[in-house]
Amino acid sequence: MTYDKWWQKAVVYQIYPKSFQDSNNDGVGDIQGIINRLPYIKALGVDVIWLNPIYQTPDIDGGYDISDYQSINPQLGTMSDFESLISEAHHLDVKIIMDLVVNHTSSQHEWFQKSMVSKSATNKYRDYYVWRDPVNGHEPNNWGSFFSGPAWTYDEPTGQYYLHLFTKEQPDLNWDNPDVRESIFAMMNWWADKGIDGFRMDVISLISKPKNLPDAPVKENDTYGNPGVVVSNGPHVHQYIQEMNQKVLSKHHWMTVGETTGVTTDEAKRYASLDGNELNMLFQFEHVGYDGNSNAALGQFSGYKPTLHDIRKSLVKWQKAFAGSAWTSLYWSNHDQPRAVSWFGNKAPEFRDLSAKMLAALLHFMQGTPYIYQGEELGMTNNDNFHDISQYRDVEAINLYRTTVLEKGLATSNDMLDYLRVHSRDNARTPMQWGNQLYAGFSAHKPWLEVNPNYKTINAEAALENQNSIFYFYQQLIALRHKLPVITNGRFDLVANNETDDQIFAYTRQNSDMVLLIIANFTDKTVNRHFDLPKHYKCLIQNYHDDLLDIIRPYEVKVYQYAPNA
Ligand code: ISL
Repeated sequence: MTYDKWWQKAVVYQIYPKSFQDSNNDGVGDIQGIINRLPYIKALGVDVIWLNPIYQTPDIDGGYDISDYQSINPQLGTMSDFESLISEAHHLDVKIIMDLVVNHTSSQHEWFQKSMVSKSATNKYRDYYVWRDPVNGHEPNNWGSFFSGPAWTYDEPTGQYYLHLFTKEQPDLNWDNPDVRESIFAMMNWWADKGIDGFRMDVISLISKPKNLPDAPVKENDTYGNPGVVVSNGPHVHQYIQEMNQKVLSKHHWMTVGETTGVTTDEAKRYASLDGNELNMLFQFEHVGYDGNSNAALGQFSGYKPTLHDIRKSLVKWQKAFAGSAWTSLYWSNHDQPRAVSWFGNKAPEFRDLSAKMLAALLHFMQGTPYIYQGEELGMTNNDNFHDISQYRDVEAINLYRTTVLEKGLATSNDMLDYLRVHSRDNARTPMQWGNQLYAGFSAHKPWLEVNPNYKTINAEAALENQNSIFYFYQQLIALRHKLPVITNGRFDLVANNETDDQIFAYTRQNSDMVLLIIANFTDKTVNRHFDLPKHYKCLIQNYHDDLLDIIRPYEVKVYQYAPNA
């Protein structure tokens, strides 16, 4: 098996443009802000930037409601700014991938506006979306939207419902219509001509709806069925992605990553097979999905933190399942998830730095393409200062609060706020912390979403001045990936008997030249463990200043390198 694709050796940095850097002081990050910060990104050493959506949008869902796929959101800049970003990034040898959001459009998109006009067969845009007659005066089936309420909205003038798995402003496209697919493929090729380097594909596993749209299982306390299980990996999803591959992807030296909710390992291997007839890699959600008994619909946060057993079981399962046949993405966080150090690590002042580095090393030595979500390289945390619903901007959080607390009275306001402080997507979307000045150097204007008050100590300026910072630790990890082929092509094995260890996660990577042994303490306690090391070995990287060998301190991580059969 050869591992010679550029994206197999790459590290990706994810930018949420509204929250990265504001260059014109209107409180919203923008494309020029990203250009200004390219030297910082280059200094980290990453190969690729993934931009969350920057297209024209009413911005109901953080830009995931696109009203024109071929123009730029004026709040973020102009097409000429975007062209400069591409050329300046390429000049620094950094590639740019964009978000492709084609399960749905905005309801303001021209296609949907035309679709609404009439249900007549002569309106070719009607069939671009999923319209259905009422059934017994009600919605066509029991599906709920992922963002609360029904997944169907009734259109009075034409007497039909349209489907929206997300907000009612995000109608689902009908991928069974060949004209829809051709329009999307043409748009993708148009972006190729702009010089982009690939796409991250939003909820691509949901594009093929099951025939007859059957009802979905209803969870306790829910009014509606959860369409996730019914819609994921629908009947024609692989056919449509293969068609996209033939008509678009195979023509470019791109990197593609599918966001595939609800995939099993077997299904996932079809999307991201090394054969290359669909996508290059995918995001699966198993390891970020452990939230114990929490129930959003009741505003209940269980207090459950994923255990080492949960995390190891999942990560090992995916490493093993994909070995030699498919390629995956490695990530702890993104714009939809809590901050990595708050959720998986320990944000207490004495452990934040150590646990952030431990998590980084644990992930970055695995096989796959690692993603760093903006601010993760600084150890940014959830915002503990969110204490009122008016502080939130995310439609998911606001809708959940409205339906659960205000409309149904299922949860108290305090319970829901406790829940959101842990789980809300706004935790990841607070402005990037560049310095200790007002608004953290993100903007001179009050930002669209509050800055986390810990910016005075947790910020990029402080990190760049401290040789032992999390930033430089990530820089080393990235440089090691570029230098050592074993990180890309080595075989992954858990250390013998490690699967039952409550405190330590230890695995090896090995090829014919080298072995790496990664040892990570997942707890705030010192642990004694003996690992057999050959006579000649070196410690490649660690998050303490010295090595006490069989004594592994709180959140300690260390990586040994030695020769095979030594
Ligand atoms: O449960 C889900 C689907 O089974 C959702 O969690 C879904 O996986 C997730 O919301 C998908 O997120 C992506 O698409 C959304 C957007 O709001 C997110 O920001 C994006 O990452 C709709 O476009």
